[in-house]
Amino acid sequence: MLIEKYAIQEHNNSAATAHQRRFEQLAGQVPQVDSLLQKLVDFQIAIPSWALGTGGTRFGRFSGGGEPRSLEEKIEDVGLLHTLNRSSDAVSLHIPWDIPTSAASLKALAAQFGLHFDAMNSNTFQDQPEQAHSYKFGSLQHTDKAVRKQAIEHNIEVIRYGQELGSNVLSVWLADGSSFPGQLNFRKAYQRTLESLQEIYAALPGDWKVFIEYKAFEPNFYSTTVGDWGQSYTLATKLGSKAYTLVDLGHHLPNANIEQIVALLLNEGKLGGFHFNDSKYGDDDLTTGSINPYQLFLIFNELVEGMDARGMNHVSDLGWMIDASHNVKDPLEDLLQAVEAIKIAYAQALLVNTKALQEAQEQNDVTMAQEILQQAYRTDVRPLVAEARLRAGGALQPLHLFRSLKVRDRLVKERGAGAVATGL
Ligand code: PSV
Ligand code: MN
Ligand code: MN
Repeated sequence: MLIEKYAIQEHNNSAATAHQRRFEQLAGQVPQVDSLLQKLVDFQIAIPSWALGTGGTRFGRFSGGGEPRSLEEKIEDVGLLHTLNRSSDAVSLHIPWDIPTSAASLKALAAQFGLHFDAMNSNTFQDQPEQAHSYKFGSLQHTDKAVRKQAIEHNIEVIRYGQELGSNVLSVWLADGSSFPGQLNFRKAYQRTLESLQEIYAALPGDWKVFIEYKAFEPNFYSTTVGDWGQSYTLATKLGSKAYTLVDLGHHLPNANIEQIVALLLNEGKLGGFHFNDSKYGDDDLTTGSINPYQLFLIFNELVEGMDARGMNHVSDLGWMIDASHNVKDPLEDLLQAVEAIKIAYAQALLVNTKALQEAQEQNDVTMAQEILQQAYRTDVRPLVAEARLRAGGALQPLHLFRSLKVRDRLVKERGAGAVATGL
């Protein structure tokens, strides 16, 4: 299904007067508003292929229908999002859920929508039917060399698919760990994981990066071998300059100070990128910004300050991606909300008066430091985000347009009420 340019134009025309009023009111108070808007236009967030269908829990799955039935339809869905918001110009694939039958034609299809391929994700947390060895007791950490070899080869195969698609990042998330005390020799598990990663690293093309994603718990509930940023950081450091830590916002123990972790990794040159989502308890994978938007803003505040201090490019020097999945919302509507929340947090962080904040910090003026941060956070930046979208050729209100065009109904008609996405 395609959204025609004129539909966006008509929608924008009908919303123009109200938008203009709100935008002008705010623009007058924003220093260098055009350069801020350009940053918002340029900032893109990749969509994971597995977020396009209704997620499930181990208790059930409730599909809304019209979900993508093939990899091609997943690309079309990301294309729909990008047409509406001009902010999601890449898709992230998970192998073997998303094996392309022809990389060249998939690339061509993606290009039609202005999309490219972001990080490639390997999967050694599930057994596949044709696979010789089981990952029940881990993959890269496994006691049996043959299992480790199988997992290493899978990762190298994922790199190959990525090369054909024009990606340049491999994301490795391991479910490896243990469920009971005594099950695992922690030292040996870490060492084996490192050696396996070194073999994968050796196969990494010169212009590629590898991201090591950590996660505190689940599916193992006693220990996770790459369980926190420290474990990921030591692995990434030992691997070399192409290896980085990936921060998934849901992968921390409750109340972790994620913004401080982000600042430190950035300072050490080892922050690779993000999996955005939100959570109240653990790896809930809820819509980004739906539970704790202040934390999201604080993370972006560290990012903007740290990246500017290090002369980094906001768009291309880190990987920006959503990683979410849940049971009750339309996945496409949900992704529109997530991208909007990320752009709002980014815009608020760009509004922070960094110079004044640093002065307050140097003088230990705690009250003023808080005032400066909250001044930016409490600004309703939605007209700025909408204006950036308008300038990029997107819709002023993507979610409203999605509903008024009855996109989901049309997808259900096209693909069927029982169409359920492949993947998790
Ligand atoms: C694991 O919880 C994770 O966050 C990793 O990024 C996986 O690749 C993804 O979820 C798969 O659902
Ligand atoms: Mn993740
Ligand atoms: Mn996760």
